[in-house]
Amino acid sequence: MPSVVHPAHQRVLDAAARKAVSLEILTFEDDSTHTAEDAARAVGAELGQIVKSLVFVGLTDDGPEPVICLVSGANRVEVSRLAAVAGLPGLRRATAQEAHDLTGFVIGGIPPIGHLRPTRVVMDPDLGRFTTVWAAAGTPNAVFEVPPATLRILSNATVAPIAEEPQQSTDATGPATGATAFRTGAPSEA
Ligand code: 5CA
Repeated sequence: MPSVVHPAHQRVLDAAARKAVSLEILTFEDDSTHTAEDAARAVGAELGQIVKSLVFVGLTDDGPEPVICLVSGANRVEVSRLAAVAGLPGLRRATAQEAHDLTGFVIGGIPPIGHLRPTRVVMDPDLGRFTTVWAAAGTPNAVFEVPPATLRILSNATVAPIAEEPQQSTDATGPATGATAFRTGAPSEA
């Protein structure tokens, strides 16, 4: 008998299908993907490859307006940077209730697409470092894998530096720091 697709997952699949993209959702029966750390462990990816979909709210004359940040799992949003990009006064992190009411999804499962209404999305350029990234698929136990350039198109995101600067390493042989250019070409590009 065919299994029933969870309605939250179906909203994500439908949003992708509207842009002619077919997604495969991976659902975990026993493992949680509630946090970026959980998701990285569940799919065997590095933390930076996990997409955090974080809801912020700013003020407009018509009331609170959501802005969703797609952030590499290794990064944190710097609100002042996001405010400069979004141009919204009073920008702050949404409460769990606001995030649910504004997107239609629960915290830990908020996907980058398929929200209740069209929502502004800003994307962290660091996600472009990876061939594919993993994002929440609508519930805290499901994710999907997608090339970052496809994610940008699906979410109609503005790519902008919104993450806190990483701590500078004093070790010259250590990992490079700072944002790299976002790759919009084929995932196989160098
Ligand atoms: N499924 C994972 C990886 S794809 C995920 O959704 N990660 S997340 O980072 O996008 O969502 C979890 C985030 O929800 C955490 O970063 C946490 O800061 C945030 N969160 C948890 N509780 C609350 C709350 N009460 N209010 C606002 N944000 C919350």
